[in-house]
Amino acid sequence: MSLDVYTGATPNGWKISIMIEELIEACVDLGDVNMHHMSLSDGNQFTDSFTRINPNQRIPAIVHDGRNIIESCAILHYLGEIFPTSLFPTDEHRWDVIPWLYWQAANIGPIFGNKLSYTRYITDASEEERRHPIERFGKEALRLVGVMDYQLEKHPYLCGEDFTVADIATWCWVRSYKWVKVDITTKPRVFDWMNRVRARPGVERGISFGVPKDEIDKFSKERREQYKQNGGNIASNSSLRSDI
Ligand SMILES: N[C@@H](CCC(=O)N[C@@H](CS)C(=O)NCC(=O)O)C(=O)O
Repeated sequence: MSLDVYTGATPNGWKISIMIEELIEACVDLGDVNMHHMSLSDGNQFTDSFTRINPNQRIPAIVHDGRNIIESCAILHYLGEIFPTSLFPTDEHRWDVIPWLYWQAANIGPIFGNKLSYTRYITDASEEERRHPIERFGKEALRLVGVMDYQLEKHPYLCGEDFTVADIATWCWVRSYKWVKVDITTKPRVFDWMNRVRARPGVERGISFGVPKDEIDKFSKERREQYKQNGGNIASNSSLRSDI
């Protein structure tokens, strides 16, 4: 049994390094795990060998016993099902979790991702051109945080009493609220949830993948500059790769 994980130091990437560490915390025997660090700035996602694993040329991806799985939330679902723990219920309660995993993939990820790109990365549009998308994605991001707040009024985690893959997926994006410039401080319940999740040892180890220990919670000025430059190279139209 072998599990190859292709991931990197990004919100979607950390979902999987956290999941691996949470499964280890739950004493699951994962077999041989090989973590492959993917450098997006070096274009590792575009190599022929990685394209054969993920034709979509994005991280994360895994190969488990010869089966390739792409898309971060599908990977969380797969690992949750293959290695049963409270992270992913196997009885009918999985239907408390699966919709929120889809919700993250369809909403939080794209909206926070676009807000981030227009706020920090895109270099080939004027301030005026960026104004409308920043406002639109900013408002929608706040609405989504409001939806989380509604859920968290009922229970400590998004889907109930237990920490699940839906929390992992959502937290990885929402934790970057300062970088994305979405003010979640008006929602104390979301803030408390952020801290509750951050306090987990598996989460702590997962988010240190690809990041120096002393920068887990706050990147250095140099790293912020580096992220900005790499993000700009990836997000701007002039450098978008359209071929595969
Ligand atoms: N929907 C995908 C999104 C994956 C994605 O966009 N990954 C980013 C990093 S967070 C990436 O690989 N970007 C590289 C690029 O755009 O070239 C998922 O959830 O796995």
